[in-house]
Amino acid sequence: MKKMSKRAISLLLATSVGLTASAVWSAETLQDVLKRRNLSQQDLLAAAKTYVPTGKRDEFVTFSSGGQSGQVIVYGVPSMRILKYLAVFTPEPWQGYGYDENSKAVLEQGKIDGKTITWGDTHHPAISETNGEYDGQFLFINDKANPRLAVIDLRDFETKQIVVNPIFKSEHGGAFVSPNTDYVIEAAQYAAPLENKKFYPLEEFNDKYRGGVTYWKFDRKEGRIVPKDSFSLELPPYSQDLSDFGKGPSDGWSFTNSFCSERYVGGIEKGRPPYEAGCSAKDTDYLHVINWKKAAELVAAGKAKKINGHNVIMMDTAVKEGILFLVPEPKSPHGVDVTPDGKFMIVAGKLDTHVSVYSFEKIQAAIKAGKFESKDPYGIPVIALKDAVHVQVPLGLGPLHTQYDSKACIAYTSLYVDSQVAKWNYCEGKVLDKLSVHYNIGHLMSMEGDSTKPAGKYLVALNKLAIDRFVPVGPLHPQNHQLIDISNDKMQLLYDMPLPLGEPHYAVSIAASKLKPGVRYKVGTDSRTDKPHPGAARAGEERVERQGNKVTVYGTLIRSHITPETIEAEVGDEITINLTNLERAQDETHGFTVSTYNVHASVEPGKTVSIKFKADREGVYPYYCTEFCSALHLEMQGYLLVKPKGWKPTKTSLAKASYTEDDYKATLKKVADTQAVIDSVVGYITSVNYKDFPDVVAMVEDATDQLGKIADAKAKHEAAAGKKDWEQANLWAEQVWQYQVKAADLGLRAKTYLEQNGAKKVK
Ligand code: RUQ
Ligand code: CUA
Repeated sequence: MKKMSKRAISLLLATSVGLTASAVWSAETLQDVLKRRNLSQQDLLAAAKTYVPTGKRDEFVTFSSGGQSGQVIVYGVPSMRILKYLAVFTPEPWQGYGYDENSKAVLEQGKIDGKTITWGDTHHPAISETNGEYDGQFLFINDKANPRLAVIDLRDFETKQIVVNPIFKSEHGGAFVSPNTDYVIEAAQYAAPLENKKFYPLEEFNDKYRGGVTYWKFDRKEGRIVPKDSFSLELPPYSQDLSDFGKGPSDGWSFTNSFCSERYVGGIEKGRPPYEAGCSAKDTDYLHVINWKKAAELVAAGKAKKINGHNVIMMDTAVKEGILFLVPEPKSPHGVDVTPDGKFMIVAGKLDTHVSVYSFEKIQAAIKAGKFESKDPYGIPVIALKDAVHVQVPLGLGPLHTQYDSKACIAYTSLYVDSQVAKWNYCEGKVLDKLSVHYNIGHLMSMEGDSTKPAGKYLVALNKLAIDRFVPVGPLHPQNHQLIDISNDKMQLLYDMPLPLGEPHYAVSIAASKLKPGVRYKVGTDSRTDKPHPGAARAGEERVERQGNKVTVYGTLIRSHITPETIEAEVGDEITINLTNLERAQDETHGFTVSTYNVHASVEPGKTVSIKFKADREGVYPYYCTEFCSALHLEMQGYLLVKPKGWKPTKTSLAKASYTEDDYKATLKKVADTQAVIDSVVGYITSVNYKDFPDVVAMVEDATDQLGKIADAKAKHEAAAGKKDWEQANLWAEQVWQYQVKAADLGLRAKTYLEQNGAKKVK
């Protein structure tokens, strides 16, 4: 045998080892993977229940509060994949929120006493309802720190409005919607004088400090809250907590729980026992029961008082008119949740092991019979607990919030201290199952769980602590949302999802099929007002106007150029740049920024956005598109030239590159080859029923636009070639090719889409 060289042997060895290894790899079985990754059958089952294969979509969409981020987090269930952060109370650079003029105008609505507030403590999101069912049109969320409420339109997932509560200093008990979303409720937490900027010492707490609930009137057609048609109820200085609207038999009524009805004010620094001792001393606090429909009638009849220009029904009026009642609730209660059928209200006391199920029927009977056990210090009638309660069920330590299943009478309650979820039957008062979560659960949320028709299937535990669940990332841990399968008798924990954007207090989930957001705006739309933007420009209308020291640019964005590509200004000019994205194709967003001027816009197809700044320093400032939108994205650029006052040019022509006739011919050949590709793609598209696919029609329109520009560029390169100006001839021919490339790119995308979505041949 011939002796093999050392090198040959090692090569052979490497090849055969490589082959064996890859053969084993590709043949790895499920069992092998389970072993290698140390997974159990139970893990495998959980994975199968949550995994959403590539290209497939989630069944539900969750809107979670983003806590201190002042935003909303959107994720899919069961995959728990994050889809978006919605900018609400806080500037958000990617979306240009707070960096362009149109979104700044929304943030400005949230000014309090003339001050801009750029953060929020979002707690409770609510999806708009029609007849008590989620309709997927609007989302509301409150800011606890600064008493504000925001309206998000789910047609484009953008914040459209922020309203400031005119009489509160904090706001925890919102947002919750009435069954047809004609009102959105908000309750104060920390009592304070209702008049703005009024000082009263804590010694006058009982007389001068007040709580309350606000009913914001929502105009569904306009998609906006109407402050002048909204009203509030003055309430005692008990810390009003969460609220809920009645539905079905209890429609027309709302419920707000409270804590610290002791009206204790702390003072640990003066040697007084702290709030926590004084605020939990009594065995019961109060559930507020309010006839809000009648309250609205009283306001219409002029029985409200104006405080800070806002309609407020004072307590004595509410008592006299019989629209406000109290029921004791044990002990340090947190939250009230009306059952899907509207017959019961469930309240849990953090310091009581029970949850109390109140019967709306019993409460009404007591009210009708005038059967009250006492009055509170403000003269509000108090219904005895025993006359209002249907059943009290011992669930465990630290019960907080309750959510409902699609199966009748089944509820889930979070147990903060026990770190558990209890599944129980509220009709019969029976505990059915318990599951440990990690750790210290606050809210919990079932699919469509606040509606009259909960969808069951999944439950999310919003845990306050994550402790040891994730790879450590420093002392500040992510939050932990845990997904639980509730489709069987026994709950099964499926997935831990770290949320690193603030403490998400509450979340709501809706069937994904109910959401129908658009993919483009009508060209020239201001997305924050939903109206035509005065700065909009169509193709060919681009211009720069100057009036005194005000320079206004009417520009456009389309793959892959910004028009204009140079903006000239003088130091001290005030510059407004309006930009319209002329694209129609899905996901063709362009971004825009100017170096060092702290401006940014995200311009989705059809949208017009303005940015504004003062050119306060002479210099050269590049601007560019910030979204990687196309192969020539990096070339989507321009210069803002800020000249010193009175500057005069000394050079009048730009540097030239040396192009030859051969360069020009090579470009023409490239153009001809590309045209052949386009022709074949067009041939395919027109051979099928592409008109049945609106997304494809949009792409075809965009491609036709691009091709439509070729004639002009072609005339220019031919004219230049006639004059043997090979630089201009070559560059205009290159521009023809650019239009072709973009058209071809769109065409190929359309072709793939048609092939994957079952397009049919037409004759
Ligand atoms: S809260 S953990 Cu702001 Cu809803 Cu209860
Ligand atoms: Cu437009 Cu990048």
